[in-house]
Amino acid sequence: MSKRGALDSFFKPSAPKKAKYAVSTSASHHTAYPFPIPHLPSDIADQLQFSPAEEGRLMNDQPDLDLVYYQPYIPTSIASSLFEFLRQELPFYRVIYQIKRGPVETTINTPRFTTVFGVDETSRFTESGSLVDAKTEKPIEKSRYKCIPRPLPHCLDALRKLTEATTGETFNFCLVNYYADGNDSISYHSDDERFLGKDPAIASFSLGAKRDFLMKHKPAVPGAPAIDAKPIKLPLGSGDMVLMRGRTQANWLHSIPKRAGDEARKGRINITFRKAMVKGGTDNYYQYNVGKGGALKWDAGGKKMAPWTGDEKT
Ligand SMILES: O=C(O)CCC(=O)C(=O)O
Repeated sequence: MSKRGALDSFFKPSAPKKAKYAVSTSASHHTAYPFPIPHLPSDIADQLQFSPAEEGRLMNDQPDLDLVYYQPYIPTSIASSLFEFLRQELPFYRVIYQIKRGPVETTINTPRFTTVFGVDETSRFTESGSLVDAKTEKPIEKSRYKCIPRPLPHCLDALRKLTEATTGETFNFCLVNYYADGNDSISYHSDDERFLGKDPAIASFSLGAKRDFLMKHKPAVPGAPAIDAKPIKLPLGSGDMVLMRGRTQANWLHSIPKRAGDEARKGRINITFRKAMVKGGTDNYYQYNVGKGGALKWDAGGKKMAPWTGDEKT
């Protein structure tokens, strides 16, 4: 390098960070996406076909528990590049909403980044991305949803298809959480909303940092005999998948608690596939996972989610 060149490069702002995967030239487009979402890079797509990397382990030795734990499901060779790809290429949101308990209104700041794709069983997307009624195949009435549902992009649909083939379940929704560090969390809850129907199956994937997945049985109803169930701690690693099914959601709570330490300084992505049966499920999922704020996109240079301004070349 000439002296001039060396000086130039010394004063030049650092080039945007190179992606740790080969970006595909094809992308999924939809009017409700803030930007196109690239298809999986071919090496990730190829290796993904070797999923599940390990047989699932059945966990049904406690009351009402029916889990299958894949350690891992996604081949180790691609878990880290799939994490980098999804963090970089998906739009995320930091949803703020109000809840009213009696006369008291409280503002909830969701303690993680979220995004969602899909539509419930009453509708389906056509090839062009418009919505038709699942039974009549006619365009849906404008009043059906308060939100604008988004189809699963090709990159997540590939994982949905594999998950359906492995589990024998079907899914129409994909929710994604990004936990930037150990301060991001999800508190104890169960995915037992009525719009999921009875005994819903939920496939839950982990990528990136290892985080504890805690489970505990719901308390017995007053007057009923105590339930002899021990709490569970699954140290979910990158590529792992937990299939929760049967009576699990009706009877168990789960959470990802806040954590300190080195591992918790890294980001983690969680992907869940679910099946919403009625239109209320669609509005609920978009309200709490997209909300009303602007989209965020991973800023590789700044190493954080940043408001999407539309300036970056897509
Ligand atoms: O991040 C996880 O592993 C759990 C996510 C979860 O419980 C949810 O999205 O309902």
